[in-house]
Amino acid sequence: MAIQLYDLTDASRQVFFSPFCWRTRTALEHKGLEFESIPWHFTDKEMAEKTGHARVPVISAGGGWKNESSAIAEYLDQAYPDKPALMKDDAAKATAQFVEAWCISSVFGPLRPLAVMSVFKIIHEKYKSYFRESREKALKCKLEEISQDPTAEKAALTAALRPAEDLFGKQSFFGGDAPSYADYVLFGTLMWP
Ligand SMILES: N[C@@H](CCC(=O)N[C@@H](CS)C(=O)NCC(=O)O)C(=O)O
Repeated sequence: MAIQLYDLTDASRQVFFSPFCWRTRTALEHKGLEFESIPWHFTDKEMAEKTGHARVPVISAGGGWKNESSAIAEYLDQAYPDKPALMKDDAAKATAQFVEAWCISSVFGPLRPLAVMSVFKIIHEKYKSYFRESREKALKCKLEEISQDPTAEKAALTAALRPAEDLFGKQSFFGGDAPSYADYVLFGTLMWP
């Protein structure tokens, strides 16, 4: 049976913008596993009632449900050892952890001005007030104030991504000439906007 993946979507159910869900989606593709994407909207209760988790990604796994994108990646390697590894050794695992921490410390911030209003515009009307309230509380400003100076924000993003740009001038992937989970962590992050 295909794995089910709850994935955050927009009003049209055609656009998927969660950086963490993209990590899981590409991890499933890397492993060549059949999966069914189940579009999920912020606060929809059905998923929490069915899976016990309120945040995505969530996948069906071994008769239960798994959440947390990094834990899902580790689970997929353990559960499907005959499929291509996402993290073939401790070095690949450490690289993925480092890229994850770097995305949090240095990449999500400069992406925020590009992403938050874009997401707000495309989500279903029903969830806009939740999105506005939760994000304005977390960011301590109005959604409309998140982007103040697009030119400076673009420059900050370019600077934040420079270490990766320099590396990818020399090699194709974080681990050399083949993709691993670290690449999907950065790719997913960049899919947010
Ligand atoms: N650390 C978690 C983060 C999951 C997360 O924050 N997911 C967001 C979507 S990007 C979510 O479900 N948000 C629901 C909400 O904001 O109510 C992971 O890596 O899976």
